[in-house]
Amino acid sequence: MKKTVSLLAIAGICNLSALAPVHAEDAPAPFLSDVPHFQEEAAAAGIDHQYTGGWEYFVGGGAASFDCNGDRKPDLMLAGGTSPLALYVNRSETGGALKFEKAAIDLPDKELKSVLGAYPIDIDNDGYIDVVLLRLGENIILKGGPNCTFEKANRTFAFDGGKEWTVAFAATWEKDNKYPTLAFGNYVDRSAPGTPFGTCSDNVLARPAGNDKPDYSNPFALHPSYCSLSMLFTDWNHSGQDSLRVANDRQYYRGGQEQLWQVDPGRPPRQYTAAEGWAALKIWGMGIAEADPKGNGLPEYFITSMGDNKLQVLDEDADEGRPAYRDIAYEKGAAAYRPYTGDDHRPSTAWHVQFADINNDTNNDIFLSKGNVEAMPEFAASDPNNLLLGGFDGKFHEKGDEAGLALPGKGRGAIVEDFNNDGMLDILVVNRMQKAALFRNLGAKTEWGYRPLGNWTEIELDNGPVNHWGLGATINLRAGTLTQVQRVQVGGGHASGHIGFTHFGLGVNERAVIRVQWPDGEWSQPYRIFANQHVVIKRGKTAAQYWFPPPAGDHQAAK
Ligand SMILES: [Ca+2]
Ligand SMILES: [Ca+2]
Ligand SMILES: [Ca+2]
Ligand SMILES: [Ca+2]
Repeated sequence: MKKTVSLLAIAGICNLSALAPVHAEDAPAPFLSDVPHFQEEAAAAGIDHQYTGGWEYFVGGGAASFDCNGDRKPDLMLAGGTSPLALYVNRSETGGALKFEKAAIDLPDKELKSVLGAYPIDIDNDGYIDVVLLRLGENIILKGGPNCTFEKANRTFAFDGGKEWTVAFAATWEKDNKYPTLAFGNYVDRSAPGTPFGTCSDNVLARPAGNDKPDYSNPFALHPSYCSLSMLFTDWNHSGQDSLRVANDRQYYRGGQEQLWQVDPGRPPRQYTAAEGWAALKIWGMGIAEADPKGNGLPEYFITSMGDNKLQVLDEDADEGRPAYRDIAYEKGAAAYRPYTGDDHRPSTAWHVQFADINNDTNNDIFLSKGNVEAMPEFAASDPNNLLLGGFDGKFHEKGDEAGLALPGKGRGAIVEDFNNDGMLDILVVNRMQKAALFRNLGAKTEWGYRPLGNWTEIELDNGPVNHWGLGATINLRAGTLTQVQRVQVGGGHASGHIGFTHFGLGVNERAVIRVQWPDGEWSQPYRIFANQHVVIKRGKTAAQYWFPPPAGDHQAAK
Protein backbone atom coordinates (compact mmCIF):
# COMPACT_ATOMS: atom_id res chain seq x y z
CA MET A 1 0.00 0.00 0.00
CA LYS A 2 2.66 2.38 1.02
CA LYS A 3 4.63 1.48 -2.06
CA THR A 4 1.63 2.19 -4.27
CA VAL A 5 1.13 5.57 -2.73
CA SER A 6 4.69 6.58 -3.23
CA LEU A 7 4.61 5.29 -6.79
CA LEU A 8 1.49 7.31 -7.40
CA ALA A 9 3.13 10.26 -5.78
CA ILE A 10 6.15 9.84 -8.00
CA ALA A 11 3.91 9.41 -11.02
CA GLY A 12 2.08 12.53 -9.94
CA ILE A 13 5.29 14.48 -9.64
CA CYS A 14 6.48 13.20 -12.99
CA ASN A 15 3.22 14.24 -14.57
CA LEU A 16 3.40 17.58 -12.87
CA SER A 17 6.89 18.22 -14.06
CA ALA A 18 5.93 17.12 -17.54
CA LEU A 19 3.16 19.69 -17.44
CA ALA A 20 5.09 22.26 -15.48
CA PRO A 21 5.89 25.44 -17.31
CA VAL A 22 9.25 25.29 -18.98
CA HIS A 23 9.70 29.00 -18.63
CA ALA A 24 9.47 31.07 -15.52
CA GLU A 25 7.12 33.50 -17.23
CA ASP A 26 4.30 30.97 -17.03
CA ALA A 27 4.48 30.85 -13.25
CA PRO A 28 1.92 33.14 -11.70
CA ALA A 29 3.42 35.76 -9.42
CA PRO A 30 1.60 38.44 -7.54
CA PHE A 31 1.50 41.82 -9.24
CA LEU A 32 1.34 44.57 -6.67
CA SER A 33 0.92 47.73 -8.74
CA ASP A 34 -2.11 49.22 -10.43
CA VAL A 35 -3.38 47.71 -13.64
CA PRO A 36 -4.51 50.53 -15.92
CA HIS A 37 -7.88 50.13 -17.56
CA PHE A 38 -8.32 51.10 -21.20
CA GLN A 39 -11.47 51.96 -23.07
CA GLU A 40 -11.46 51.57 -26.85
CA GLU A 41 -13.02 54.70 -28.30
CA ALA A 42 -11.69 55.17 -31.85
CA ALA A 43 -15.13 55.54 -33.43
CA ALA A 44 -16.38 57.93 -30.76
CA ALA A 45 -13.15 59.90 -31.05
CA GLY A 46 -13.68 60.33 -34.80
CA ILE A 47 -10.94 58.01 -36.01
CA ASP A 48 -12.13 55.78 -38.82
CA HIS A 49 -9.07 54.38 -40.48
CA GLN A 50 -7.78 51.14 -41.93
CA TYR A 51 -4.42 50.06 -43.24
CA THR A 52 -5.21 48.11 -46.38
CA GLY A 53 -3.61 46.32 -49.32
CA GLY A 54 -2.20 43.02 -50.53
CA TRP A 55 1.16 41.33 -50.03
CA GLU A 56 3.20 44.55 -50.13
CA TYR A 57 1.16 45.79 -47.18
CA PHE A 58 1.47 42.74 -44.97
CA VAL A 59 4.21 44.79 -43.25
CA GLY A 60 4.01 48.45 -42.29
CA GLY A 61 0.91 50.22 -41.05
CA GLY A 62 2.64 52.92 -39.04
CA ALA A 63 1.67 56.17 -37.40
CA ALA A 64 3.32 59.45 -36.50
CA SER A 65 2.33 61.35 -33.37
CA PHE A 66 3.40 64.98 -33.00
CA ASP A 67 1.91 68.42 -32.51
CA CYS A 68 1.23 70.13 -35.84
CA ASN A 69 -0.69 73.20 -34.60
CA GLY A 70 1.25 74.41 -31.59
CA ASP A 71 -1.28 73.51 -28.89
CA ARG A 72 0.94 70.73 -27.47
CA LYS A 73 -1.77 68.14 -27.99
CA PRO A 74 -0.34 65.30 -30.06
CA ASP A 75 -1.90 65.01 -33.51
CA LEU A 76 -1.79 61.86 -35.64
CA MET A 77 -0.80 60.90 -39.15
CA LEU A 78 -1.76 57.34 -40.04
CA ALA A 79 -0.41 55.27 -42.93
CA GLY A 80 -3.16 53.72 -45.02
CA GLY A 81 -1.43 51.40 -47.49
CA THR A 82 -3.78 51.35 -50.48
CA SER A 83 -6.06 53.69 -48.53
CA PRO A 84 -4.98 57.33 -48.23
CA LEU A 85 -2.69 58.65 -45.52
CA ALA A 86 -4.85 60.32 -42.87
CA LEU A 87 -4.25 63.35 -40.66
CA TYR A 88 -6.18 63.67 -37.42
CA VAL A 89 -5.95 66.87 -35.37
CA ASN A 90 -6.34 66.32 -31.65
CA ARG A 91 -9.39 68.05 -30.13
CA SER A 92 -9.46 66.08 -26.87
CA GLU A 93 -10.25 68.01 -23.73
CA THR A 94 -7.79 67.71 -20.92
CA GLY A 95 -8.57 64.52 -19.02
CA GLY A 96 -11.64 63.94 -21.15
CA ALA A 97 -12.75 61.62 -23.91
CA LEU A 98 -10.40 61.41 -26.88
CA LYS A 99 -11.48 63.48 -29.84
CA PHE A 100 -9.89 63.94 -33.23
CA GLU A 101 -10.85 65.91 -36.29
CA LYS A 102 -9.82 64.69 -39.72
CA ALA A 103 -7.90 67.22 -41.75
CA ALA A 104 -6.76 67.30 -45.36
CA ILE A 105 -3.18 66.79 -46.48
CA ASP A 106 -2.28 68.77 -49.57
CA LEU A 107 -0.79 65.99 -51.67
CA PRO A 108 -2.00 64.37 -54.87
CA ASP A 109 -4.20 61.34 -54.15
CA LYS A 110 -1.56 59.05 -55.63
CA GLU A 111 1.06 60.23 -53.15
CA LEU A 112 -1.25 59.87 -50.15
CA LYS A 113 -1.42 56.20 -51.01
CA SER A 114 1.20 53.45 -50.78
CA VAL A 115 2.34 54.83 -47.42
CA LEU A 116 3.63 52.14 -45.02
CA GLY A 117 5.06 54.21 -42.21
CA ALA A 118 5.47 57.75 -40.89
CA TYR A 119 8.00 59.36 -38.55
CA PRO A 120 7.93 62.98 -37.32
CA ILE A 121 11.09 65.09 -37.17
CA ASP A 122 11.89 68.78 -37.73
CA ILE A 123 14.48 68.26 -40.44
CA ASP A 124 15.08 71.90 -41.41
CA ASN A 125 14.99 73.40 -37.90
CA ASP A 126 12.19 75.85 -38.68
CA GLY A 127 10.14 74.91 -35.62
CA TYR A 128 7.54 73.03 -37.65
CA ILE A 129 7.71 69.28 -37.41
CA ASP A 130 8.13 67.55 -40.74
CA VAL A 131 7.05 63.98 -41.49
CA VAL A 132 9.01 61.31 -43.31
CA LEU A 133 6.64 59.05 -45.23
CA LEU A 134 7.90 55.53 -45.93
CA ARG A 135 6.29 54.22 -49.07
CA LEU A 136 6.07 51.42 -51.55
CA GLY A 137 7.79 53.54 -54.16
CA GLU A 138 9.05 57.06 -53.61
CA ASN A 139 9.56 58.07 -49.97
CA ILE A 140 8.31 61.58 -49.29
CA ILE A 141 9.45 64.26 -46.86
CA LEU A 142 6.48 66.38 -45.88
CA LYS A 143 7.66 69.77 -44.73
CA GLY A 144 5.46 71.01 -41.92
CA GLY A 145 4.00 74.53 -41.90
CA PRO A 146 1.61 76.51 -39.71
CA ASN A 147 -1.65 74.97 -38.55
CA CYS A 148 -1.08 71.39 -39.72
CA THR A 149 -0.20 72.22 -43.30
CA PHE A 150 2.34 70.17 -45.19
CA GLU A 151 4.10 70.33 -48.50
CA LYS A 152 6.27 67.84 -50.30
CA ALA A 153 9.91 68.86 -49.85
CA ASN A 154 11.84 66.16 -51.72
CA ARG A 155 13.11 68.62 -54.28
CA THR A 156 13.74 71.41 -51.74
CA PHE A 157 15.88 69.06 -49.65
CA ALA A 158 17.50 67.39 -52.69
CA PHE A 159 16.08 64.14 -51.38
CA ASP A 160 15.65 61.20 -53.73
CA GLY A 161 12.83 59.10 -52.35
CA GLY A 162 13.88 56.09 -54.44
CA LYS A 163 11.45 53.43 -55.56
CA GLU A 164 12.09 50.78 -52.95
CA TRP A 165 9.70 49.17 -50.50
CA THR A 166 10.57 51.13 -47.35
CA VAL A 167 9.36 50.19 -43.89
CA ALA A 168 12.08 51.33 -41.45
CA PHE A 169 13.42 54.74 -40.46
CA ALA A 170 15.66 56.34 -37.87
CA ALA A 171 17.31 59.74 -37.52
CA THR A 172 20.12 61.30 -35.54
CA TRP A 173 22.02 64.57 -35.47
CA GLU A 174 25.64 63.63 -36.01
CA LYS A 175 28.23 65.73 -34.24
CA ASP A 176 28.24 69.41 -35.22
CA ASN A 177 25.76 68.87 -38.06
CA LYS A 178 23.02 71.41 -38.57
CA TYR A 179 20.66 68.86 -40.08
CA PRO A 180 19.86 65.25 -39.19
CA THR A 181 21.24 62.10 -40.74
CA LEU A 182 18.37 59.95 -42.00
CA ALA A 183 18.45 56.16 -42.26
CA PHE A 184 15.94 54.29 -44.41
CA GLY A 185 15.36 50.56 -44.12
CA ASN A 186 14.19 48.81 -47.27
CA TYR A 187 12.46 45.48 -47.66
CA VAL A 188 12.21 43.07 -50.60
CA ASP A 189 13.44 44.21 -54.03
CA ARG A 190 10.47 43.11 -56.12
CA SER A 191 12.23 43.79 -59.41
CA ALA A 192 15.28 41.59 -58.80
CA PRO A 193 15.53 38.15 -60.43
CA GLY A 194 14.30 35.37 -58.16
CA THR A 195 12.28 37.78 -56.01
CA PRO A 196 11.13 37.71 -53.26
CA PHE A 197 13.55 35.29 -51.61
CA GLY A 198 17.08 36.56 -51.14
CA THR A 199 16.40 39.85 -52.90
CA CYS A 200 16.65 42.62 -50.34
CA SER A 201 17.15 46.22 -51.44
CA ASP A 202 20.04 48.04 -49.78
CA ASN A 203 19.23 50.33 -46.91
CA VAL A 204 20.23 53.96 -47.22
CA LEU A 205 22.04 56.42 -44.97
CA ALA A 206 21.37 60.00 -46.08
CA ARG A 207 23.79 62.45 -44.51
CA PRO A 208 23.09 66.15 -44.77
CA ALA A 209 25.00 68.81 -46.61
CA GLY A 210 23.89 72.38 -47.11
CA ASN A 211 23.81 75.41 -44.89
CA ASP A 212 20.60 77.28 -45.70
CA LYS A 213 18.56 74.14 -46.15
CA PRO A 214 19.22 70.43 -45.92
CA ASP A 215 20.72 68.74 -48.95
CA TYR A 216 20.47 64.94 -49.06
CA SER A 217 21.82 64.53 -52.58
CA ASN A 218 24.60 62.14 -51.58
CA PRO A 219 23.06 59.03 -49.97
CA PHE A 220 25.14 56.02 -48.96
CA ALA A 221 24.03 52.44 -49.62
CA LEU A 222 24.28 50.25 -46.53
CA HIS A 223 25.48 47.04 -48.11
CA PRO A 224 24.70 44.28 -47.32
CA SER A 225 21.12 44.78 -46.23
CA TYR A 226 18.70 42.06 -45.22
CA CYS A 227 15.07 43.12 -45.69
CA SER A 228 14.80 45.53 -42.76
CA LEU A 229 11.65 46.29 -40.85
CA SER A 230 13.01 48.53 -38.08
CA MET A 231 16.05 50.71 -37.33
CA LEU A 232 17.24 52.66 -34.33
CA PHE A 233 20.14 55.03 -33.74
CA THR A 234 21.46 53.98 -30.38
CA ASP A 235 24.50 54.63 -28.22
CA TRP A 236 24.86 50.96 -27.30
CA ASN A 237 28.24 51.32 -25.57
CA HIS A 238 27.75 54.72 -23.88
CA SER A 239 30.46 56.24 -26.05
CA GLY A 240 28.61 59.43 -26.92
CA GLN A 241 28.43 58.20 -30.49
CA ASP A 242 25.34 56.62 -32.01
CA SER A 243 25.41 53.37 -33.93
CA LEU A 244 22.60 52.05 -36.12
CA ARG A 245 20.77 48.95 -34.99
CA VAL A 246 18.76 47.17 -37.68
CA ALA A 247 16.06 44.49 -37.33
CA ASN A 248 15.74 42.23 -40.37
CA ASP A 249 13.14 39.74 -41.56
CA ARG A 250 14.58 36.26 -42.00
CA GLN A 251 11.56 35.33 -44.07
CA TYR A 252 13.16 36.91 -47.14
CA TYR A 253 16.89 37.31 -46.69
CA ARG A 254 19.48 34.66 -47.46
CA GLY A 255 22.61 34.53 -45.34
CA GLY A 256 21.53 37.57 -43.38
CA GLN A 257 21.17 38.41 -39.69
CA GLU A 258 20.39 41.27 -37.33
CA GLN A 259 22.84 44.15 -37.78
CA LEU A 260 24.68 46.88 -35.92
CA TRP A 261 26.46 49.55 -37.94
CA GLN A 262 29.17 51.78 -36.57
CA VAL A 263 28.36 55.28 -37.81
CA ASP A 264 31.26 57.60 -37.00
CA PRO A 265 31.13 61.22 -38.13
CA GLY A 266 32.72 61.83 -41.49
CA ARG A 267 33.39 58.12 -42.08
CA PRO A 268 31.50 55.53 -44.06
CA PRO A 269 29.34 53.26 -41.89
CA ARG A 270 30.76 49.85 -41.08
CA GLN A 271 29.09 46.69 -39.77
CA TYR A 272 30.17 45.28 -36.45
CA THR A 273 31.56 41.79 -37.05
CA ALA A 274 31.56 38.45 -35.29
CA ALA A 275 35.24 39.02 -34.47
CA GLU A 276 34.16 42.10 -32.51
CA GLY A 277 31.60 40.11 -30.56
CA TRP A 278 28.49 40.65 -32.65
CA ALA A 279 26.71 37.28 -32.67
CA ALA A 280 24.62 36.28 -35.66
CA LEU A 281 20.94 36.33 -34.74
CA LYS A 282 18.32 35.32 -37.28
CA ILE A 283 14.78 36.29 -36.41
CA TRP A 284 11.75 37.76 -38.07
CA GLY A 285 12.87 41.18 -36.82
CA MET A 286 9.85 43.49 -36.93
CA GLY A 287 10.45 46.25 -34.40
CA ILE A 288 13.07 47.56 -31.96
CA ALA A 289 12.94 49.65 -28.83
CA GLU A 290 15.49 50.41 -26.16
CA ALA A 291 15.36 51.08 -22.44
CA ASP A 292 18.00 51.64 -19.80
CA PRO A 293 16.54 50.11 -16.65
CA LYS A 294 19.88 50.09 -14.84
CA GLY A 295 20.51 53.72 -15.73
CA ASN A 296 24.09 52.92 -16.66
CA GLY A 297 23.98 54.15 -20.24
CA LEU A 298 24.03 50.61 -21.63
CA PRO A 299 20.60 50.10 -23.19
CA GLU A 300 18.62 46.90 -23.33
CA TYR A 301 16.84 46.14 -26.60
CA PHE A 302 13.47 44.60 -27.23
CA ILE A 303 13.20 43.12 -30.72
CA THR A 304 9.84 41.81 -31.88
CA SER A 305 9.59 38.68 -33.99
CA MET A 306 7.35 35.73 -34.73
CA GLY A 307 7.16 33.32 -31.81
CA ASP A 308 9.49 34.35 -29.02
CA ASN A 309 10.59 37.95 -28.83
CA LYS A 310 14.03 39.05 -27.71
CA LEU A 311 15.07 41.20 -24.79
CA GLN A 312 18.78 41.72 -25.12
CA VAL A 313 21.20 42.89 -22.50
CA LEU A 314 24.93 43.44 -22.93
CA ASP A 315 26.63 40.22 -21.84
CA GLU A 316 28.54 41.01 -18.67
CA ASP A 317 30.80 37.99 -19.29
CA ALA A 318 31.97 39.38 -22.62
CA ASP A 319 34.97 41.68 -22.83
CA GLU A 320 34.13 45.30 -22.27
CA GLY A 321 33.36 47.29 -25.38
CA ARG A 322 32.11 44.30 -27.37
CA PRO A 323 28.56 44.28 -28.72
CA ALA A 324 27.82 40.81 -27.31
CA TYR A 325 24.23 40.43 -26.16
CA ARG A 326 22.38 37.91 -24.05
CA ASP A 327 18.65 37.25 -24.39
CA ILE A 328 16.82 37.66 -21.08
CA ALA A 329 13.26 37.66 -22.46
CA TYR A 330 12.33 34.34 -20.82
CA GLU A 331 13.89 35.04 -17.44
CA LYS A 332 12.17 38.45 -17.37
CA GLY A 333 8.79 37.09 -18.49
CA ALA A 334 8.85 39.12 -21.68
CA ALA A 335 9.11 36.50 -24.43
CA ALA A 336 5.37 36.87 -25.19
CA TYR A 337 5.65 34.04 -27.69
CA ARG A 338 2.00 33.06 -27.92
CA PRO A 339 -1.42 34.49 -27.07
CA TYR A 340 -1.98 34.80 -23.34
CA THR A 341 -5.73 34.61 -23.60
CA GLY A 342 -8.24 32.84 -25.81
CA ASP A 343 -7.85 29.31 -27.09
CA ASP A 344 -5.45 29.86 -29.99
CA HIS A 345 -2.16 28.50 -28.72
CA ARG A 346 -0.13 28.86 -31.90
CA PRO A 347 2.86 31.24 -31.78
CA SER A 348 2.31 34.99 -31.91
CA THR A 349 3.42 37.60 -34.43
CA ALA A 350 4.62 40.81 -32.77
CA TRP A 351 5.23 44.14 -34.54
CA HIS A 352 5.45 47.44 -32.70
CA VAL A 353 7.22 47.59 -29.37
CA GLN A 354 7.40 50.48 -26.96
CA PHE A 355 8.78 50.89 -23.47
CA ALA A 356 6.84 53.28 -21.25
CA ASP A 357 5.57 53.48 -17.69
CA ILE A 358 1.95 52.85 -18.54
CA ASN A 359 0.69 52.53 -14.94
CA ASN A 360 2.88 55.30 -13.47
CA ASP A 361 4.44 53.08 -10.81
CA THR A 362 8.06 53.95 -11.82
CA ASN A 363 8.64 50.54 -13.41
CA ASN A 364 9.11 50.44 -17.15
CA ASP A 365 6.38 48.53 -19.01
CA ILE A 366 6.22 47.15 -22.54
CA PHE A 367 3.45 47.52 -25.06
CA LEU A 368 3.48 45.11 -28.02
CA SER A 369 1.15 45.20 -30.99
CA LYS A 370 0.38 41.83 -32.49
CA GLY A 371 -1.39 40.31 -35.46
CA ASN A 372 -1.08 37.51 -37.98
CA VAL A 373 0.85 38.48 -41.13
CA GLU A 374 -2.24 37.56 -43.14
CA ALA A 375 -3.46 34.00 -42.70
CA MET A 376 -0.30 32.12 -41.77
CA PRO A 377 -1.58 28.77 -40.50
CA GLU A 378 1.37 28.04 -38.16
CA PHE A 379 0.72 31.27 -36.27
CA ALA A 380 -2.12 32.43 -34.07
CA ALA A 381 -5.04 33.91 -35.99
CA SER A 382 -6.40 35.56 -32.88
CA ASP A 383 -3.37 37.31 -31.43
CA PRO A 384 -4.11 40.03 -28.86
CA ASN A 385 -1.76 42.94 -28.16
CA ASN A 386 0.36 42.64 -25.03
CA LEU A 387 0.71 44.85 -22.02
CA LEU A 388 3.70 43.65 -20.03
CA LEU A 389 3.76 45.59 -16.80
CA GLY A 390 7.09 45.77 -15.00
CA GLY A 391 6.86 44.39 -11.48
CA PHE A 392 8.87 45.21 -8.38
CA ASP A 393 10.13 41.62 -8.70
CA GLY A 394 12.11 42.71 -11.77
CA LYS A 395 9.86 40.71 -14.10
CA PHE A 396 7.18 41.58 -16.59
CA HIS A 397 3.57 40.59 -15.95
CA GLU A 398 1.03 40.11 -18.74
CA LYS A 399 -1.96 42.37 -18.04
CA GLY A 400 -3.33 43.03 -21.53
CA ASP A 401 -6.56 41.18 -20.83
CA GLU A 402 -7.25 42.80 -17.47
CA ALA A 403 -6.35 46.19 -18.97
CA GLY A 404 -8.96 45.85 -21.72
CA LEU A 405 -6.41 45.70 -24.55
CA ALA A 406 -7.08 42.12 -25.67
CA LEU A 407 -9.53 43.01 -28.42
CA PRO A 408 -9.51 41.28 -31.79
CA GLY A 409 -7.43 43.08 -34.39
CA LYS A 410 -4.44 42.75 -36.63
CA GLY A 411 -2.03 45.12 -34.96
CA ARG A 412 0.86 46.70 -36.83
CA GLY A 413 2.21 50.16 -35.94
CA ALA A 414 1.28 51.81 -32.66
CA ILE A 415 1.68 54.96 -30.61
CA VAL A 416 1.85 55.10 -26.82
CA GLU A 417 1.09 58.72 -25.98
CA ASP A 418 -0.92 60.84 -23.56
CA PHE A 419 -3.48 62.16 -26.01
CA ASN A 420 -5.60 64.04 -23.46
CA ASN A 421 -2.80 65.45 -21.30
CA ASP A 422 -3.97 63.82 -18.06
CA GLY A 423 -0.66 62.13 -17.27
CA MET A 424 -1.89 58.65 -18.19
CA LEU A 425 -0.60 57.13 -21.41
CA ASP A 426 -3.14 56.19 -24.05
CA ILE A 427 -2.53 53.82 -26.98
CA LEU A 428 -3.29 53.92 -30.68
CA VAL A 429 -2.97 50.75 -32.74
CA VAL A 430 -3.10 50.69 -36.53
CA ASN A 431 -4.67 47.44 -37.66
CA ARG A 432 -4.25 45.75 -41.00
CA MET A 433 -7.55 45.39 -42.94
CA GLN A 434 -9.39 46.39 -39.79
CA LYS A 435 -10.16 49.67 -38.09
CA ALA A 436 -7.50 51.39 -36.03
CA ALA A 437 -8.07 51.12 -32.28
CA LEU A 438 -7.70 54.01 -29.86
CA PHE A 439 -7.45 53.12 -26.20
CA ARG A 440 -7.99 55.77 -23.54
CA ASN A 441 -6.30 55.08 -20.25
CA LEU A 442 -8.93 55.63 -17.58
CA GLY A 443 -6.75 54.75 -14.61
CA ALA A 444 -7.12 51.96 -12.09
CA LYS A 445 -10.53 50.34 -11.89
CA THR A 446 -12.14 50.37 -8.47
CA GLU A 447 -15.55 49.34 -7.14
CA TRP A 448 -16.79 52.92 -7.45
CA GLY A 449 -15.19 53.87 -10.77
CA TYR A 450 -11.68 54.83 -11.76
CA ARG A 451 -8.94 56.46 -9.80
CA PRO A 452 -5.79 58.03 -11.20
CA LEU A 453 -2.67 55.93 -11.44
CA GLY A 454 0.54 57.01 -9.72
CA ASN A 455 2.12 60.43 -10.04
CA TRP A 456 3.81 61.40 -13.28
CA THR A 457 5.62 64.07 -15.20
CA GLU A 458 5.82 64.79 -18.92
CA ILE A 459 8.89 66.59 -20.17
CA GLU A 460 9.46 68.54 -23.35
CA LEU A 461 12.99 69.55 -24.28
CA ASP A 462 14.09 72.69 -26.09
CA ASN A 463 17.65 72.13 -27.27
CA GLY A 464 17.79 75.46 -29.12
CA PRO A 465 17.46 76.32 -32.80
CA VAL A 466 19.25 73.24 -34.17
CA ASN A 467 17.69 69.90 -33.25
CA HIS A 468 15.10 71.81 -31.24
CA TRP A 469 13.43 68.71 -29.78
CA GLY A 470 16.74 67.31 -28.57
CA LEU A 471 16.84 64.00 -30.41
CA GLY A 472 19.64 62.00 -28.85
CA ALA A 473 19.29 63.73 -25.47
CA THR A 474 19.05 61.62 -22.34
CA ILE A 475 16.69 62.59 -19.54
CA ASN A 476 17.73 61.45 -16.08
CA LEU A 477 15.00 61.71 -13.51
CA ARG A 478 15.54 61.11 -9.81
CA ALA A 479 12.54 60.65 -7.55
CA GLY A 480 13.10 59.39 -4.05
CA THR A 481 15.92 56.91 -4.22
CA LEU A 482 15.14 55.92 -7.77
CA THR A 483 16.72 57.14 -11.00
CA GLN A 484 14.99 56.64 -14.32
CA VAL A 485 16.60 57.25 -17.68
CA GLN A 486 14.98 57.79 -21.05
CA ARG A 487 16.48 58.75 -24.36
CA VAL A 488 14.70 61.02 -26.84
CA GLN A 489 14.67 59.16 -30.15
CA VAL A 490 12.98 59.01 -33.50
CA GLY A 491 13.18 55.55 -35.02
CA GLY A 492 12.48 51.94 -34.11
CA GLY A 493 9.10 50.52 -33.28
CA HIS A 494 7.24 49.28 -36.31
CA ALA A 495 6.99 52.08 -38.90
CA SER A 496 5.80 54.44 -36.14
CA GLY A 497 7.28 57.24 -34.10
CA HIS A 498 6.51 60.25 -31.96
CA ILE A 499 7.94 63.61 -30.98
CA GLY A 500 6.70 65.58 -28.02
CA PHE A 501 6.55 65.03 -24.30
CA THR A 502 8.59 62.27 -22.71
CA HIS A 503 6.49 60.63 -20.01
CA PHE A 504 7.72 59.33 -16.66
CA GLY A 505 5.77 57.58 -13.94
CA LEU A 506 6.61 58.82 -10.44
CA GLY A 507 4.67 56.40 -8.25
CA VAL A 508 4.06 58.04 -4.86
CA ASN A 509 6.80 60.64 -5.33
CA GLU A 510 5.57 64.20 -5.31
CA ARG A 511 8.68 65.77 -6.69
CA ALA A 512 11.64 64.87 -8.82
CA VAL A 513 14.98 66.18 -9.97
CA ILE A 514 15.72 66.17 -13.68
CA ARG A 515 19.05 66.41 -15.42
CA VAL A 516 19.37 66.39 -19.15
CA GLN A 517 22.37 65.25 -21.10
CA TRP A 518 21.95 67.27 -24.30
CA PRO A 519 22.69 65.64 -27.65
CA ASP A 520 26.21 67.10 -27.76
CA GLY A 521 27.00 65.47 -24.41
CA GLU A 522 26.75 68.55 -22.18
CA TRP A 523 24.89 68.03 -18.90
CA SER A 524 22.28 70.46 -17.71
CA GLN A 525 22.04 71.71 -14.17
CA PRO A 526 19.53 69.83 -12.02
CA TYR A 527 15.93 71.00 -12.31
CA ARG A 528 13.60 70.43 -9.39
CA ILE A 529 10.00 69.85 -10.39
CA PHE A 530 6.68 68.96 -8.82
CA ALA A 531 4.78 65.85 -9.89
CA ASN A 532 1.73 65.77 -12.12
CA GLN A 533 2.82 68.65 -14.32
CA HIS A 534 3.95 69.16 -17.88
CA VAL A 535 7.47 70.49 -17.85
CA VAL A 536 9.41 72.34 -20.52
CA ILE A 537 13.18 72.43 -20.14
CA LYS A 538 14.96 75.03 -22.23
CA ARG A 539 18.64 74.54 -22.63
CA GLY A 540 20.64 77.09 -20.64
CA LYS A 541 17.67 78.28 -18.57
CA THR A 542 18.06 78.12 -14.80
CA ALA A 543 14.51 76.96 -14.08
CA ALA A 544 12.18 74.48 -15.71
CA GLN A 545 8.89 75.90 -16.92
CA TYR A 546 5.49 74.36 -16.39
CA TRP A 547 2.98 74.15 -19.17
CA PHE A 548 -0.64 73.98 -18.08
CA PRO A 549 -3.02 72.29 -20.49
CA PRO A 550 -6.29 74.17 -20.93
CA PRO A 551 -8.85 73.06 -18.35
CA ALA A 552 -11.65 70.90 -19.69
CA GLY A 553 -14.46 73.00 -21.13
CA ASP A 554 -12.09 75.74 -22.26
CA HIS A 555 -13.02 75.65 -25.93
CA GLN A 556 -11.17 78.87 -26.58
CA ALA A 557 -7.87 77.13 -26.05
CA ALA A 558 -8.86 74.05 -28.01
CA LYS A 559 -9.14 76.00 -31.25
CA1 LIG B 1 -1.91 69.59 -31.69
CA1 LIG C 1 10.44 71.68 -40.32
CA1 LIG D 1 4.94 50.61 -14.83
CA1 LIG E 1 -4.19 60.19 -21.22
